[in-house]
Amino acid sequence: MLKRAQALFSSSLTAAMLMAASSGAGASSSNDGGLGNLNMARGVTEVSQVAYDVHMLMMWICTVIGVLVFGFMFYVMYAHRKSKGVEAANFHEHLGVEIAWTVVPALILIVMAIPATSALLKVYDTDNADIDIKVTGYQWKWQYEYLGEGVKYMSELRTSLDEVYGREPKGEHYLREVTEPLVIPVDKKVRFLITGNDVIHSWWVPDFGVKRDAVPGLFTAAWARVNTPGTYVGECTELCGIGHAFMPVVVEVKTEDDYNAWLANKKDQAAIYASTVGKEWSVEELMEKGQKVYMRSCAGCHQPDGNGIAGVFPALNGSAIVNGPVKGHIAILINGVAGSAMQSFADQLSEVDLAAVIHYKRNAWDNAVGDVVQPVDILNFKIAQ
Ligand code: HEC
Ligand SMILES: [Cu+2]
Repeated sequence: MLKRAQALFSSSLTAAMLMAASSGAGASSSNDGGLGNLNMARGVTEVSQVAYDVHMLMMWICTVIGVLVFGFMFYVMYAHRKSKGVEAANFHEHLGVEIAWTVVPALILIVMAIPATSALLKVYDTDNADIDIKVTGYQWKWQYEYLGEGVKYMSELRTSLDEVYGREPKGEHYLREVTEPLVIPVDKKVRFLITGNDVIHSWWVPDFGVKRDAVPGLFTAAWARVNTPGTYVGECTELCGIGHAFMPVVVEVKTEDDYNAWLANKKDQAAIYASTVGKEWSVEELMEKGQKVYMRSCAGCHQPDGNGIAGVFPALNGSAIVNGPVKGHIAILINGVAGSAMQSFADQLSEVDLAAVIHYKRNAWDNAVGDVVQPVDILNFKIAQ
């Protein structure tokens, strides 16, 4: 019986060790989220790799200590068992033993503190960055702003609601795809200045070893220098409300040339967009654009048919505000509704997008206000405020 218990114990121990060893070797830089990937990712930055190495070192130190302590304990219990007639020793205050069990753990802790401290110093070394990007958490999306470049955009979930609610089969990148990823160049030190707009979010990219709370009113810095181009996926890791699972982080790391081309294109787009603010938009253009904006930024809460969800998200179809004076309607989008999930869109949507979505809602579904809302109306509202 005892033999069998011993065999069982040792075989489960080897199984556990084998598992630890194989998951260590199998940890690839790509986080596929599969069950085979039990260990943390080794990642593609200095910070993630140093964190991984410290993690593995600590794990092995703990494993060795565990095996020694439990092995000794089980051996003693077995070899000196009562049924063999062994009498328990009875002694108090053994100076040698007491010193040993104080000094040895203290030494082990000191040995562990050295690599841990040097890793922490790397994590917080955010000086001398080549590029600064402001990352803002919103309910439920991310905003990226390239400081000093005049480039700023929202990165929102691209997975359709039909997939979420099972009306369509789930796609390959289900809940791990966005409208526009964050783009950074290889081999450059990129500093992320992370903050929140409404509640606390947390920006996490496992392969970068970056995970920072995005707290309203506070900036925290993190950095990454990635040497392998590719697409890296993370998510929000601070429970931030009903859409918490729907704000993935997608980062595309491009070669320097590709990055520069992308940035130049982004700046051109911003310039073209700015010139459309003064343009007189036709009703058809507004409806078409408005529907796109609505589906992307509003339908998640107010539903594609504008009927909302009773008791949670009000219906916009037939709403008094939507069908009322245009000023009040613009105001709710610019200012949001304090203390509710209806946030301010002043900083998230351009004047063109705002005008289009407002116009769309006033003339979609059963609503038929019949007036026209232009981007300049939004601009004038903002200026007057
Ligand atoms: C995160 C969920 C959410 C999103 C996204 C959202 N809303 Fe809302 N919206 C709300 C909630 C909640 C209210 C109710 C606020 C209150 O009065 O307490 C609301 C209220 C409104 C109202 C007032 C309706 C009424 O009759 O009281 C309008 C208009 C509106 N939203 C338009 C929009 C538009 C346009 C968008 C997209 C640009 C949008 N909302 C995106 C949650 C959301
Ligand atoms: Cu969040």
